[in-house]
Amino acid sequence: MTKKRVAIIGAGPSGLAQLRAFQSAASKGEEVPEVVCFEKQDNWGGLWNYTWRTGLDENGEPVHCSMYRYLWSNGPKEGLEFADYSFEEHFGKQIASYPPRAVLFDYIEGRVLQAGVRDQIRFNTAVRWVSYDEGTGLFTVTVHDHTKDHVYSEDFDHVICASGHFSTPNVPYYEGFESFNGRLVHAHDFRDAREFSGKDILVVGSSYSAEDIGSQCWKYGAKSITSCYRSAPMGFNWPDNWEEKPAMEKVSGNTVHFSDGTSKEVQAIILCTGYKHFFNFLPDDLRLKTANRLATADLYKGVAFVNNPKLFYLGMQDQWFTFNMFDAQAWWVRDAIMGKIDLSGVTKEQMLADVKEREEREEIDDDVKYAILYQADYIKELVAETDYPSFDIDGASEAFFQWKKHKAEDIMGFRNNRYKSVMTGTMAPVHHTPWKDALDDSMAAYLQN
Ligand code: FAD
Ligand code: NA0
Repeated sequence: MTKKRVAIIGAGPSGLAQLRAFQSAASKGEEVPEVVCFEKQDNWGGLWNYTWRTGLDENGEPVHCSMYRYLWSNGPKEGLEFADYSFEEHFGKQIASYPPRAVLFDYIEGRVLQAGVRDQIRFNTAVRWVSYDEGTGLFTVTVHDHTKDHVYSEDFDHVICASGHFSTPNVPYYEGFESFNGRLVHAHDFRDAREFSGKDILVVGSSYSAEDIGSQCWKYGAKSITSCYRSAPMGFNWPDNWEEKPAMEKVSGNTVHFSDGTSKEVQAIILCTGYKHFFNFLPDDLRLKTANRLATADLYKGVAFVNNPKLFYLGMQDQWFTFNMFDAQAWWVRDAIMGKIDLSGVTKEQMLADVKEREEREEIDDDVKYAILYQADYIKELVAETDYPSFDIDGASEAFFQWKKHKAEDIMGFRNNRYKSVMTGTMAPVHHTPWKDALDDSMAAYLQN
């Protein structure tokens, strides 16, 4: 029998989790499928692969990166740690709890370097189109290899879409944008907070990007920050030069008008208005259409596409947990592909019922604690069905609860806290410099503890 062939789209944390899952089975002597990962960037790491570029990349592809300079993890690392590769194993010591981007990139990379999966990735190769043939039961994946400037197609038994969903910006229009006399940019294209030092800026939105980009600009010397919300304020105890306003109504010249009748003169507007699930390489019958939520539409067990369960999606949920949730998903998908988890007897109706149950359970309560526990339960459910090392998921949830409390206490100081690893039981050290004073976000500076 010929080996099954599996295509993975994307070598970000989700795609890399999938490569590691197959390699882990192979290292235990199991017969694994042939795996090919297509990655449009020239390196792995997904969003964590920082670039100064915005707009189009060197190949004319949309720049994937939505991360910026000086980005530090917004949640404690103790909530995202891999169960099979701890921070201590990677760095040779326990490190502080909110690592900057470069430190997390290094950690992500460490595990896959050790696993030796890089040669399964075709870099600089953008997936252009995927189709499914009912007759052969195969997917045809068409890609553009930018290194050779060559477009070609190959057939696969399974496709795993791990292309991320925080890269295509959701950009609303407000009256007067076209004549605004300053910098008007979406969070996706925000790179260096120093650009805004000495300026009055507006951040639109009330979620993580608004909070963190506003905080970055504050840290690097913006004159004032105004944030405005559509639904609800962030409500933190902001510094004196940060003001929260209700919805923006329109802009005239450099003046922004809000729904409470007030206005503010600003030199920059940063739209922190979220992202779209966007898959321009998938036809209607294979394309996931979902809101950014914990119970994604049309994914059985959060991963198998109900309209064609040979197609899987990783990491498409809104995220409290990240790396270890992608792992739980990747190990489950691996086992479904290898037949260790049997999907053949699960009907489409049963899959849809599974999705409905998850949606209804998510909608019971909009409390943050409930949401964290909901996603923790999801990870527990998947981990129980595979050989992914089980870990204290309740302990990781506890780190998130503490994180929420620390943010409420001091929004510019929450990153000075520390938490205990549920993988090794070790307490993280306090970082040597308070976050607001730590202007150098390099790995060397961070690891000085
Ligand atoms: P991505 O990281 O987006 O990777 C997807 C990959 O697919 C990319 O490499 C991309 O190039 C590739 N790809 C896309 N389309 C194609 C194509 N057509 N062909 C070939 N390749 C393609 N999470 C945390 O845990 N902690 C944080 O502090 C944190 N900070 C964040 C900050 C920002 C600004 C954003 C936007 C997200 C942040 N996240 C954070 C969440 C983030 O979603 C995850 O950490 C993680 O990067 C998701 O991994 P992924 O592999 O699913 O997607
Ligand atoms: P995100 O904050 O980019 O995080 C993504 C926000 O945009 C909501 O407040 C929403 O309001 C608002 N919005 C949407 N359309 C709008 C419109 N037309 N007018 C006004 N406001 C509008 O996006 P979302 O989806 O959370 O919020 C959209 C991801 O990036 C998260 O996973 C986050 O963890 C990650 N991230 C991490 C970091 C760090 O780690 C930094 C930034 C982002 P409403 O009304 O819908 O509530 C440091």
